[in-house]
Amino acid sequence: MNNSINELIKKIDGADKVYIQPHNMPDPDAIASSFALKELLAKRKIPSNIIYMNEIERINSIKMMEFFGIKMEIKDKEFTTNPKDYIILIDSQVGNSNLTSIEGNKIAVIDHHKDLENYEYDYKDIRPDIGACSTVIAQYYYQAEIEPSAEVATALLYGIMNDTNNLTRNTNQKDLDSFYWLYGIANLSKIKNLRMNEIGRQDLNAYAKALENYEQYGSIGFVGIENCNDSLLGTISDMVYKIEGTNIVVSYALRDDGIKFSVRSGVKEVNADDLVKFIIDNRGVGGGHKEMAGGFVPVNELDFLKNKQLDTYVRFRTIAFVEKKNIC
Ligand SMILES: [Mn+2]
Repeated sequence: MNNSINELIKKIDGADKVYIQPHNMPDPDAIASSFALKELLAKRKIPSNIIYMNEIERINSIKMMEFFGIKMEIKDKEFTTNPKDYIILIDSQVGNSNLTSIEGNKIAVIDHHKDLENYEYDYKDIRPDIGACSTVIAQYYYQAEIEPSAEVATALLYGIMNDTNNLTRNTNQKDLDSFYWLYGIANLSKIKNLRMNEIGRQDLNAYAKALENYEQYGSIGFVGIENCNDSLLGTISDMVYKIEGTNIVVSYALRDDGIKFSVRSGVKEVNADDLVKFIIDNRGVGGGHKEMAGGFVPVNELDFLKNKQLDTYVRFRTIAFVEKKNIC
């Protein structure tokens, strides 16, 4: 596996245009790793643009772009690139449900999700054992002996904090090493400020509803909520995951376009990625990591719910899955 900035540059050198594309609706880890890679390429005289799909909703993602002057362009469906343009996928892969494919040569991938092994990239660096994509990019700097700017270091540090849930989720030694290194360079008052802007005022009602609807069966917590955007549902899962006695969380939101799921698991035997796939049962798309995953069932696949309540269905599937593991 290639894993250095020099290897990547060898593959993209001479391109007319280089785009860096994180997953849709980028979160702090996706934003930080895109930004840090763009800055690193710029140091090697390779200009690039960060492009993404779907409006960013998370308030801390928006604040990040503001604090660090990160320039990212949102692209709509009409956006066209030249087929010859190079695209570096970051914190995502071809085939992810949360990645809109844009025309261009998908030459490289840098990710920390499970390897989907469904595409031939010229440059591939997928490390599922790493907690944050920000760590992978921090390692590129470290290996090349290039010190990141304070902005880049701060963004990467915050990316690691987010994806590892403050070094408690899927955290690898490399995450810790990068955290320690970046900590010495980063602007900690900016980190503090970001942490103080993690809940958007417009989302307070959704949080209140989530807590009101929260139900616990054994160590499984369920939250059913209406009309909630993807990133907010994930944040709600993280919130209820902290409730005493909850080891597994299944949050779901019924929306006009379908049902969105968000899963957390702190139980070794229950893989969040497998659980969300089991709940969805081939009706939509879903996946993620061992401890966190998400999924979506589109509205045209909802026929199976005709005589069933969504709440009952979700509880039934989840409990069936967990019981199979003999840990309930
Ligand atoms: Mn990530």
